Amino acid sequence: MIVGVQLPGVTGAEVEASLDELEALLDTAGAEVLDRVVQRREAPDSATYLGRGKVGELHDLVAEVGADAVVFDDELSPAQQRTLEEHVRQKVLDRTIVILDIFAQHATSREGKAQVELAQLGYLLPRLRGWGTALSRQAGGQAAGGVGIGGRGPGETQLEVDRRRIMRRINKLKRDLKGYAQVRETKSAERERSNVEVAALVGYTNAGKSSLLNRLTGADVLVEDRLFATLDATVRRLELDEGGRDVVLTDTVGFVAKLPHGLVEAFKSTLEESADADLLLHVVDASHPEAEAQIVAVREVLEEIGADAVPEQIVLNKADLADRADVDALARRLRTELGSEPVVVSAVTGEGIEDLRERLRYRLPGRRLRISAHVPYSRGDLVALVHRRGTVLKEAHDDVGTELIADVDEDAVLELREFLDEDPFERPPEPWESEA
Ligand SMILES: Nc1nc2c(ncn2[C@@H]2O[C@H](COP(=O)(O)OP(=O)(O)OP(=O)(O)O)[C@@H](O)[C@H]2O)c(=O)[nH]1
Ligand SMILES: [Mg+2]
Repeated sequence: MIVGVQLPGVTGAEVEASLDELEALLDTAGAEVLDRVVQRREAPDSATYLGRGKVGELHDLVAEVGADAVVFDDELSPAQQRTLEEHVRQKVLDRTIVILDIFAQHATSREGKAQVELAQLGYLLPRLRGWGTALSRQAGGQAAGGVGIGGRGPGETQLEVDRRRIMRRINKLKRDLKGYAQVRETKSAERERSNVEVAALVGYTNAGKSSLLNRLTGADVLVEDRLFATLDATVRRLELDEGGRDVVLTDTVGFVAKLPHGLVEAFKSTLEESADADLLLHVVDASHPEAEAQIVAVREVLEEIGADAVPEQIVLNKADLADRADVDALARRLRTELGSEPVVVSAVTGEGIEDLRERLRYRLPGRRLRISAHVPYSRGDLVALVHRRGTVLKEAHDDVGTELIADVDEDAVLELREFLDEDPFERPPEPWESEA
């Protein structure tokens, strides 16, 4: 049984869409949803999340359909969870634990596993219960008087032992994760030194990030019609032009609405790699009815991890599935609202992929321009510079100098300026270049 609350300012359709997503998450986690309950409220009840009357109804409904768990589409407080379990008489779960469960199933690297375990323990710690809580509550005044030993029931001791064990484990995981992060930092520092440009694929889960990585680079990353298929970061090199200009593309964990804070915290060091990228390729499932809400949710996480300052290229994927008019309308809205020009692609049919590569060439800081120049023999240094820093496509010699067609960076263009046949800066800008 899944349960949602419709708060003021949220439409019924939005609540249903969020419950659809919870259902997809549960399906991925291996559970089947039998029925759903929605209640309109001014605010969640602090003790029972739903109103008291509704909790009674929920109990009856759960018994009637034979559900063995109730999943709330939000993170419940430990106290709410406990109280609800007492009333519903079945296991009470929330969206967070479902996402944590999927992450735990999918993590394969040591770092990924450690990150998930850290998030799980952070979730578990305040929810540990046993005799201890009940006893200490009963002992109340006595225990508060400092009667340490007498006030402790055996359960409480066990609980404290468990707590301490978990705390030790959390500290160990944090230390391990620091180590992994250092290794990754060293790698990315190496990339920086070698001047490699980095574009990070980011986006909502199931948007097609891994499919695009595969399509662009011939990689072989697992693609699945499941949420959170990718948890471990993958890095692939993509050749951007004949001249050997490379970009490193990274694929990581996707985002989801109401992404548990503990997970963002635990995955921070992985996610933060996006903040160091030169460009974010924000992949959107353009065929999804909630595409725009998903863009907003992704932006929120990007902000939280400090990646909102990185230039962003929106990639409207699954064009083959989407209705063309819808995609056009979405692209128009993005253009006016965000002032950014999306590129429309399909990782499956390959539509728009060339366009995307072109966009990468232009939007990465080390963009190159095609020039045609006539350099006098007295400026052999400039010819050497083009050979050193760019890619020569054609070279010919006549009585006065060297004729060159080449791809070079912007600084080289400026140095060559007086010898260029035409100024590459003066051609009409492409629509997306103006924003750069
Ligand atoms: N029709 C169609 N399906 C696509 C396209 N791109 C991806 N898919 C499908 O969408 C599903 C998800 O694709 P993935 O590449 O795994 O998505 P992802 O963004 O990496 O997802 P996570 O790793 O789970 O966050 C798969 O079933 C893909 O086959 C596309 O352009 N068209
Ligand atoms: Mg993936």
